[in-house]
Amino acid sequence: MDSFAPRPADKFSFGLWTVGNTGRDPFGHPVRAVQAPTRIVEKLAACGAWGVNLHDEDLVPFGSSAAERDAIVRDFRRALQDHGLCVPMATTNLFSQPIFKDGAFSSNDPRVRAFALQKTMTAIELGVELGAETYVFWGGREGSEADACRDPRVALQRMKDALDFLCAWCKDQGYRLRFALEAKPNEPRSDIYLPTTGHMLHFIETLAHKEMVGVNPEVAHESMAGLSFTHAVAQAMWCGKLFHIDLNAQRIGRYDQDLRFGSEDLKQAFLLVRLLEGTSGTARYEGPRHFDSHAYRSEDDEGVWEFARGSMRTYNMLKLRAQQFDADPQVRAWIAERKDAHMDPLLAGPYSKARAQALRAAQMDVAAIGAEGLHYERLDQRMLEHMLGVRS
Ligand code: DIG
Ligand code: MN
Ligand code: MN
Repeated sequence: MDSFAPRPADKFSFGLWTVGNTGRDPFGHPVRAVQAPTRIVEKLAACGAWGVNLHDEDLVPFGSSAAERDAIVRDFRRALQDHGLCVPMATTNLFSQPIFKDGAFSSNDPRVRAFALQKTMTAIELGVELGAETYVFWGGREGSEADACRDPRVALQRMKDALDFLCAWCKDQGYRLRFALEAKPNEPRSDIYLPTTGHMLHFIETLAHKEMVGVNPEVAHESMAGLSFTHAVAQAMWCGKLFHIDLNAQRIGRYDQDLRFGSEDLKQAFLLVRLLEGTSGTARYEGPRHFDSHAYRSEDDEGVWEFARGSMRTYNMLKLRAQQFDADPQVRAWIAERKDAHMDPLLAGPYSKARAQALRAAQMDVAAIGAEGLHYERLDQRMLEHMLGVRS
Protein backbone atom coordinates (compact mmCIF):
# COMPACT_ATOMS: atom_id res chain seq x y z
CA MET A 1 0.00 0.00 0.00
CA ASP A 2 1.56 3.32 -1.03
CA SER A 3 1.10 5.61 1.98
CA PHE A 4 2.00 8.60 -0.18
CA ALA A 5 -0.55 7.87 -2.89
CA PRO A 6 -2.75 10.91 -3.58
CA ARG A 7 -6.34 10.90 -2.30
CA PRO A 8 -9.19 13.28 -3.18
CA ALA A 9 -8.87 14.81 0.32
CA ASP A 10 -5.42 16.06 -0.69
CA LYS A 11 -7.11 18.36 -3.25
CA PHE A 12 -4.41 17.90 -5.89
CA SER A 13 -5.25 19.48 -9.24
CA PHE A 14 -3.56 19.91 -12.62
CA GLY A 15 -4.33 22.21 -15.55
CA LEU A 16 -5.29 20.72 -18.89
CA TRP A 17 -2.29 22.64 -20.25
CA THR A 18 0.14 20.98 -17.80
CA VAL A 19 -0.20 17.24 -18.37
CA GLY A 20 -1.40 18.14 -21.86
CA ASN A 21 1.86 19.96 -22.64
CA THR A 22 3.18 18.60 -25.95
CA GLY A 23 6.80 19.47 -25.20
CA ARG A 24 7.08 22.25 -27.76
CA ASP A 25 9.60 24.89 -26.76
CA PRO A 26 11.22 27.91 -28.43
CA PHE A 27 13.91 25.63 -29.84
CA GLY A 28 11.97 22.48 -30.66
CA HIS A 29 8.85 21.00 -32.11
CA PRO A 30 6.28 19.07 -30.05
CA VAL A 31 7.45 15.64 -28.89
CA ARG A 32 4.09 14.36 -27.65
CA ALA A 33 0.67 14.09 -29.25
CA VAL A 34 -2.12 16.50 -28.39
CA GLN A 35 -4.44 14.81 -25.87
CA ALA A 36 -8.22 15.18 -25.81
CA PRO A 37 -9.36 16.93 -22.62
CA THR A 38 -11.60 13.95 -21.86
CA ARG A 39 -8.56 11.63 -21.94
CA ILE A 40 -6.70 13.95 -19.58
CA VAL A 41 -9.64 13.77 -17.16
CA GLU A 42 -9.56 9.97 -17.26
CA LYS A 43 -5.79 9.78 -16.78
CA LEU A 44 -5.71 12.35 -13.97
CA ALA A 45 -8.43 10.49 -12.13
CA ALA A 46 -6.46 7.27 -12.52
CA CYS A 47 -3.44 9.02 -10.95
CA GLY A 48 -5.47 10.07 -7.91
CA ALA A 49 -5.90 13.76 -8.73
CA TRP A 50 -8.94 15.58 -7.34
CA GLY A 51 -9.39 18.38 -9.86
CA VAL A 52 -8.60 19.64 -13.35
CA ASN A 53 -8.23 23.33 -14.28
CA LEU A 54 -8.38 25.06 -17.64
CA HIS A 55 -7.98 28.14 -19.76
CA ASP A 56 -10.95 28.72 -22.03
CA GLU A 57 -8.96 27.71 -25.10
CA ASP A 58 -7.59 24.53 -23.49
CA LEU A 59 -11.10 23.13 -23.80
CA VAL A 60 -12.91 25.21 -26.45
CA PRO A 61 -10.64 26.03 -29.43
CA PHE A 62 -10.54 29.72 -30.34
CA GLY A 63 -13.19 30.51 -32.93
CA SER A 64 -15.44 27.53 -32.10
CA SER A 65 -19.13 28.01 -32.91
CA ALA A 66 -21.68 28.01 -30.10
CA ALA A 67 -22.84 24.54 -31.15
CA GLU A 68 -19.27 23.23 -31.19
CA ARG A 69 -18.65 24.79 -27.80
CA ASP A 70 -21.76 23.20 -26.29
CA ALA A 71 -20.85 19.75 -27.64
CA ILE A 72 -17.31 20.01 -26.26
CA VAL A 73 -18.56 21.12 -22.85
CA ARG A 74 -21.17 18.36 -22.78
CA ASP A 75 -18.57 15.67 -23.46
CA PHE A 76 -16.16 17.21 -20.93
CA ARG A 77 -18.78 17.35 -18.21
CA ARG A 78 -19.66 13.72 -18.89
CA ALA A 79 -16.00 12.77 -18.48
CA LEU A 80 -15.81 14.74 -15.21
CA GLN A 81 -18.89 12.88 -14.01
CA ASP A 82 -17.64 9.47 -15.17
CA HIS A 83 -14.25 9.88 -13.49
CA GLY A 84 -15.20 11.92 -10.43
CA LEU A 85 -13.04 14.97 -11.08
CA CYS A 86 -14.06 18.57 -10.33
CA VAL A 87 -13.02 21.88 -11.90
CA PRO A 88 -11.77 24.02 -8.96
CA MET A 89 -10.29 26.82 -11.05
CA ALA A 90 -10.70 28.35 -14.50
CA THR A 91 -8.90 31.14 -16.29
CA THR A 92 -8.72 33.02 -19.58
CA ASN A 93 -5.98 32.71 -22.17
CA LEU A 94 -5.20 36.37 -22.72
CA PHE A 95 -1.72 35.71 -24.00
CA SER A 96 -1.67 33.35 -27.03
CA GLN A 97 -3.75 35.10 -29.68
CA PRO A 98 -1.83 37.72 -31.76
CA ILE A 99 -4.37 40.37 -30.80
CA PHE A 100 -2.87 40.31 -27.29
CA LYS A 101 0.71 40.80 -28.47
CA ASP A 102 0.93 44.12 -26.60
CA GLY A 103 -1.21 43.14 -23.64
CA ALA A 104 -4.88 42.56 -22.98
CA PHE A 105 -6.34 44.74 -20.21
CA SER A 106 -3.33 47.11 -20.40
CA SER A 107 -3.15 47.35 -24.20
CA ASN A 108 -2.91 50.82 -25.76
CA ASP A 109 -5.65 49.78 -28.20
CA PRO A 110 -9.15 50.19 -26.73
CA ARG A 111 -10.43 47.55 -29.18
CA VAL A 112 -8.02 45.03 -27.64
CA ARG A 113 -9.05 45.99 -24.12
CA ALA A 114 -12.71 45.56 -25.10
CA PHE A 115 -12.05 42.17 -26.69
CA ALA A 116 -10.10 41.06 -23.59
CA LEU A 117 -13.10 41.88 -21.40
CA GLN A 118 -15.47 40.16 -23.82
CA LYS A 119 -13.31 37.03 -23.97
CA THR A 120 -12.94 36.97 -20.18
CA MET A 121 -16.70 37.24 -19.59
CA THR A 122 -17.27 34.32 -21.97
CA ALA A 123 -14.53 32.32 -20.24
CA ILE A 124 -15.94 33.10 -16.80
CA GLU A 125 -19.34 31.77 -17.94
CA LEU A 126 -17.57 28.55 -19.01
CA GLY A 127 -15.79 28.27 -15.67
CA VAL A 128 -18.99 28.84 -13.72
CA GLU A 129 -20.80 26.25 -15.86
CA LEU A 130 -18.08 23.73 -14.94
CA GLY A 131 -18.31 24.56 -11.23
CA ALA A 132 -15.13 26.60 -10.75
CA GLU A 133 -15.00 28.60 -7.52
CA THR A 134 -11.72 30.39 -8.22
CA TYR A 135 -10.91 32.43 -11.32
CA VAL A 136 -7.24 33.13 -12.01
CA PHE A 137 -5.83 36.13 -13.85
CA TRP A 138 -2.25 35.75 -15.10
CA GLY A 139 -1.31 38.81 -17.13
CA GLY A 140 1.41 37.17 -19.20
CA ARG A 141 1.27 39.82 -21.90
CA GLU A 142 0.58 42.77 -19.58
CA GLY A 143 4.02 44.31 -19.87
CA SER A 144 6.51 45.94 -22.17
CA GLU A 145 9.77 45.82 -24.08
CA ALA A 146 9.86 49.42 -25.30
CA ASP A 147 8.84 51.09 -22.06
CA ALA A 148 8.12 54.43 -23.76
CA CYS A 149 5.03 52.74 -25.26
CA ARG A 150 2.91 53.48 -22.21
CA ASP A 151 3.14 55.01 -18.75
CA PRO A 152 3.12 52.11 -16.24
CA ARG A 153 0.58 54.09 -14.21
CA VAL A 154 -1.78 54.02 -17.17
CA ALA A 155 -1.30 50.25 -17.42
CA LEU A 156 -2.11 49.82 -13.75
CA GLN A 157 -5.21 51.98 -14.05
CA ARG A 158 -6.42 49.98 -17.05
CA MET A 159 -5.94 46.70 -15.18
CA LYS A 160 -7.76 48.10 -12.17
CA ASP A 161 -10.62 49.29 -14.38
CA ALA A 162 -10.87 45.85 -16.02
CA LEU A 163 -10.90 43.96 -12.73
CA ASP A 164 -13.35 46.38 -11.09
CA PHE A 165 -15.65 45.90 -14.08
CA LEU A 166 -15.35 42.10 -14.04
CA CYS A 167 -15.92 41.91 -10.28
CA ALA A 168 -19.06 44.06 -10.64
CA TRP A 169 -20.23 41.95 -13.60
CA CYS A 170 -19.78 38.70 -11.63
CA LYS A 171 -21.77 40.14 -8.72
CA ASP A 172 -24.44 41.31 -11.19
CA GLN A 173 -24.58 37.79 -12.64
CA GLY A 174 -24.80 36.25 -9.18
CA TYR A 175 -21.57 34.27 -9.65
CA ARG A 176 -19.95 33.20 -6.36
CA LEU A 177 -16.41 33.38 -7.75
CA ARG A 178 -13.24 34.58 -6.10
CA PHE A 179 -10.55 36.11 -8.31
CA ALA A 180 -6.90 35.08 -7.79
CA LEU A 181 -4.20 37.28 -9.35
CA GLU A 182 -0.99 35.57 -10.44
CA ALA A 183 2.27 37.52 -10.61
CA LYS A 184 5.32 36.90 -12.79
CA PRO A 185 8.31 39.27 -13.25
CA ASN A 186 8.97 38.62 -16.96
CA GLU A 187 8.52 36.15 -19.84
CA PRO A 188 6.97 36.36 -22.30
CA ARG A 189 7.31 40.17 -21.94
CA SER A 190 10.62 41.76 -21.04
CA ASP A 191 8.92 43.17 -17.96
CA ILE A 192 5.46 42.22 -16.75
CA TYR A 193 3.43 44.73 -14.70
CA LEU A 194 2.66 43.64 -11.12
CA PRO A 195 5.73 41.34 -11.14
CA THR A 196 5.51 39.74 -7.68
CA THR A 197 2.90 38.59 -5.20
CA GLY A 198 3.82 41.57 -3.03
CA HIS A 199 2.94 43.98 -5.87
CA MET A 200 -0.35 42.11 -6.31
CA LEU A 201 -1.25 42.36 -2.63
CA HIS A 202 -0.91 46.14 -2.80
CA PHE A 203 -2.80 46.31 -6.11
CA ILE A 204 -5.71 44.35 -4.62
CA GLU A 205 -6.11 47.00 -1.93
CA THR A 206 -6.83 49.59 -4.68
CA LEU A 207 -9.70 47.57 -6.16
CA ALA A 208 -13.38 48.46 -5.74
CA HIS A 209 -14.31 44.89 -4.77
CA LYS A 210 -11.08 43.86 -3.03
CA GLU A 211 -12.93 41.43 -0.77
CA MET A 212 -13.39 39.00 -3.69
CA VAL A 213 -9.81 39.28 -4.98
CA GLY A 214 -6.76 37.38 -3.68
CA VAL A 215 -3.56 35.94 -5.11
CA ASN A 216 -2.39 32.78 -6.88
CA PRO A 217 1.38 32.73 -6.17
CA GLU A 218 3.54 30.42 -8.27
CA VAL A 219 6.80 28.86 -7.03
CA ALA A 220 8.68 29.47 -10.29
CA HIS A 221 7.58 33.08 -10.65
CA GLU A 222 8.69 34.36 -7.23
CA SER A 223 11.88 32.27 -7.60
CA MET A 224 12.60 33.91 -10.99
CA ALA A 225 12.55 37.24 -9.15
CA GLY A 226 15.05 35.87 -6.63
CA LEU A 227 12.51 36.01 -3.81
CA SER A 228 11.48 33.54 -1.10
CA PHE A 229 8.31 31.84 -2.28
CA THR A 230 7.51 30.69 1.25
CA HIS A 231 7.68 34.28 2.51
CA ALA A 232 5.37 35.43 -0.31
CA VAL A 233 2.84 32.71 0.51
CA ALA A 234 3.10 33.44 4.24
CA GLN A 235 2.33 37.13 3.64
CA ALA A 236 -0.67 36.19 1.47
CA MET A 237 -1.92 33.86 4.25
CA TRP A 238 -1.26 36.53 6.89
CA CYS A 239 -3.67 38.92 5.13
CA GLY A 240 -6.21 36.25 4.17
CA LYS A 241 -5.49 36.49 0.44
CA LEU A 242 -4.10 33.05 -0.47
CA PHE A 243 -7.00 32.05 -2.71
CA HIS A 244 -5.08 29.54 -4.86
CA ILE A 245 -1.50 28.36 -5.41
CA ASP A 246 0.61 27.14 -8.37
CA LEU A 247 3.10 24.50 -7.29
CA ASN A 248 6.17 23.58 -9.35
CA ALA A 249 9.97 23.86 -9.15
CA GLN A 250 12.47 26.30 -10.58
CA ARG A 251 16.20 26.89 -10.70
CA ILE A 252 17.16 30.49 -10.03
CA GLY A 253 18.28 32.66 -12.91
CA ARG A 254 16.53 30.62 -15.59
CA TYR A 255 13.45 31.02 -17.76
CA ASP A 256 10.14 29.86 -16.25
CA GLN A 257 10.83 26.12 -16.03
CA ASP A 258 7.60 24.90 -14.41
CA LEU A 259 9.39 21.72 -13.28
CA ARG A 260 7.96 18.88 -11.22
CA PHE A 261 7.20 19.99 -7.64
CA GLY A 262 10.13 19.35 -5.29
CA SER A 263 12.50 18.42 -8.10
CA GLU A 264 14.82 21.38 -7.53
CA ASP A 265 14.93 23.26 -4.21
CA LEU A 266 13.84 20.53 -1.79
CA LYS A 267 14.45 22.64 1.32
CA GLN A 268 12.14 25.41 0.10
CA ALA A 269 9.57 22.83 -0.98
CA PHE A 270 9.70 21.30 2.52
CA LEU A 271 9.28 24.72 4.17
CA LEU A 272 6.39 25.53 1.82
CA VAL A 273 4.52 22.29 2.57
CA ARG A 274 5.17 22.86 6.32
CA LEU A 275 3.58 26.32 5.95
CA LEU A 276 0.59 25.16 3.88
CA GLU A 277 -0.11 22.18 6.13
CA GLY A 278 0.34 24.19 9.35
CA THR A 279 2.36 21.37 10.93
CA SER A 280 3.91 23.80 13.45
CA GLY A 281 0.43 24.40 14.85
CA THR A 282 -0.69 27.26 12.59
CA ALA A 283 -3.84 27.44 10.43
CA ARG A 284 -3.72 25.13 7.40
CA TYR A 285 -4.31 26.35 3.81
CA GLU A 286 -7.57 24.65 2.80
CA GLY A 287 -7.54 25.39 -0.94
CA PRO A 288 -6.50 23.36 -3.99
CA ARG A 289 -2.91 22.16 -4.33
CA HIS A 290 -2.54 22.97 -8.05
CA PHE A 291 0.51 21.81 -10.00
CA ASP A 292 1.17 24.36 -12.74
CA SER A 293 4.05 22.37 -14.17
CA HIS A 294 4.83 19.90 -16.92
CA ALA A 295 6.97 16.86 -17.68
CA TYR A 296 10.45 17.18 -19.19
CA ARG A 297 10.53 17.40 -22.98
CA SER A 298 12.42 14.07 -22.83
CA GLU A 299 9.25 12.25 -21.72
CA ASP A 300 6.74 10.17 -23.68
CA ASP A 301 3.09 9.80 -22.65
CA GLU A 302 3.99 7.33 -19.88
CA GLY A 303 6.54 9.81 -18.54
CA VAL A 304 3.86 12.50 -18.27
CA TRP A 305 1.83 10.42 -15.82
CA GLU A 306 4.98 9.46 -13.91
CA PHE A 307 5.51 13.25 -13.61
CA ALA A 308 1.95 13.74 -12.32
CA ARG A 309 2.19 10.93 -9.77
CA GLY A 310 5.64 12.14 -8.66
CA SER A 311 4.33 15.68 -8.09
CA MET A 312 1.61 14.50 -5.74
CA ARG A 313 3.64 11.84 -3.93
CA THR A 314 6.47 14.29 -3.26
CA TYR A 315 4.01 16.71 -1.68
CA ASN A 316 2.72 13.92 0.59
CA MET A 317 6.24 12.78 1.50
CA LEU A 318 7.21 16.33 2.48
CA LYS A 319 3.99 16.62 4.47
CA LEU A 320 4.96 13.56 6.54
CA ARG A 321 8.49 14.88 7.07
CA ALA A 322 7.11 18.26 8.18
CA GLN A 323 4.70 16.59 10.59
CA GLN A 324 7.57 14.56 12.08
CA PHE A 325 9.81 17.65 12.30
CA ASP A 326 7.25 19.69 14.18
CA ALA A 327 6.39 16.76 16.45
CA ASP A 328 10.05 16.33 17.43
CA PRO A 329 10.25 17.36 21.11
CA GLN A 330 13.77 18.69 20.64
CA VAL A 331 12.64 20.92 17.75
CA ARG A 332 9.67 22.16 19.73
CA ALA A 333 11.96 23.04 22.63
CA TRP A 334 14.39 24.87 20.36
CA ILE A 335 11.77 26.95 18.54
CA ALA A 336 9.59 27.65 21.55
CA GLU A 337 9.20 31.41 21.49
CA ARG A 338 11.37 33.20 24.03
CA LYS A 339 9.06 34.50 26.71
CA ASP A 340 10.12 37.51 28.80
CA ALA A 341 6.90 38.23 30.61
CA HIS A 342 8.14 41.60 31.83
CA MET A 343 8.67 42.68 28.20
CA ASP A 344 5.18 41.82 26.99
CA PRO A 345 3.45 45.01 28.22
CA LEU A 346 6.08 47.06 26.41
CA LEU A 347 5.61 45.30 23.04
CA ALA A 348 1.95 44.37 22.73
CA GLY A 349 -1.40 46.08 22.97
CA PRO A 350 -2.58 49.60 22.15
CA TYR A 351 -0.31 52.59 22.26
CA SER A 352 -0.26 54.66 25.43
CA LYS A 353 1.95 57.38 26.82
CA ALA A 354 2.63 55.11 29.79
CA ARG A 355 3.81 52.36 27.44
CA ALA A 356 6.10 54.78 25.62
CA GLN A 357 7.57 56.01 28.88
CA ALA A 358 8.06 52.44 30.17
CA LEU A 359 9.74 51.48 26.90
CA ARG A 360 12.09 54.44 27.14
CA ALA A 361 12.94 53.51 30.72
CA ALA A 362 13.43 49.80 30.09
CA GLN A 363 16.93 48.51 30.79
CA MET A 364 18.45 45.93 28.41
CA ASP A 365 21.97 44.53 28.62
CA VAL A 366 22.65 45.28 24.96
CA ALA A 367 26.18 43.82 24.95
CA ALA A 368 25.09 40.61 26.67
CA ILE A 369 22.15 40.16 24.30
CA GLY A 370 24.42 40.82 21.32
CA ALA A 371 26.82 38.13 22.53
CA GLU A 372 24.15 35.44 22.83
CA GLY A 373 24.17 32.61 20.24
CA LEU A 374 20.84 31.65 18.61
CA HIS A 375 21.78 28.00 17.85
CA TYR A 376 20.03 28.03 14.47
CA GLU A 377 22.77 25.75 13.11
CA ARG A 378 21.56 22.80 15.18
CA LEU A 379 17.92 23.64 14.36
CA ASP A 380 18.53 23.74 10.61
CA GLN A 381 20.69 20.59 10.80
CA ARG A 382 17.91 18.73 12.61
CA MET A 383 15.46 19.92 9.95
CA LEU A 384 17.74 18.54 7.23
CA GLU A 385 18.00 15.25 9.12
CA HIS A 386 14.22 15.01 9.18
CA MET A 387 14.09 15.86 5.48
CA LEU A 388 16.69 13.16 4.77
CA GLY A 389 14.69 10.64 6.73
CA VAL A 390 17.41 9.87 9.26
CA ARG A 391 15.09 11.09 12.00
CA SER A 392 11.43 10.32 12.34
C1 DIG B 1 1.30 30.46 -15.99
O1 DIG B 1 1.99 30.28 -14.80
C2 DIG B 1 -0.14 30.75 -15.72
C3 DIG B 1 -1.01 30.18 -16.79
O2 DIG B 1 -0.62 28.85 -16.97
C4 DIG B 1 -2.36 30.22 -16.16
O3 DIG B 1 -3.01 31.34 -16.66
C5 DIG B 1 -2.13 30.37 -14.69
C6 DIG B 1 -3.02 29.44 -13.94
O4 DIG B 1 -2.35 28.64 -13.05
N1 DIG B 1 -0.69 30.16 -14.52
MN1 MN C 1 5.27 29.34 -14.58
MN1 MN D 1 0.94 29.57 -13.01
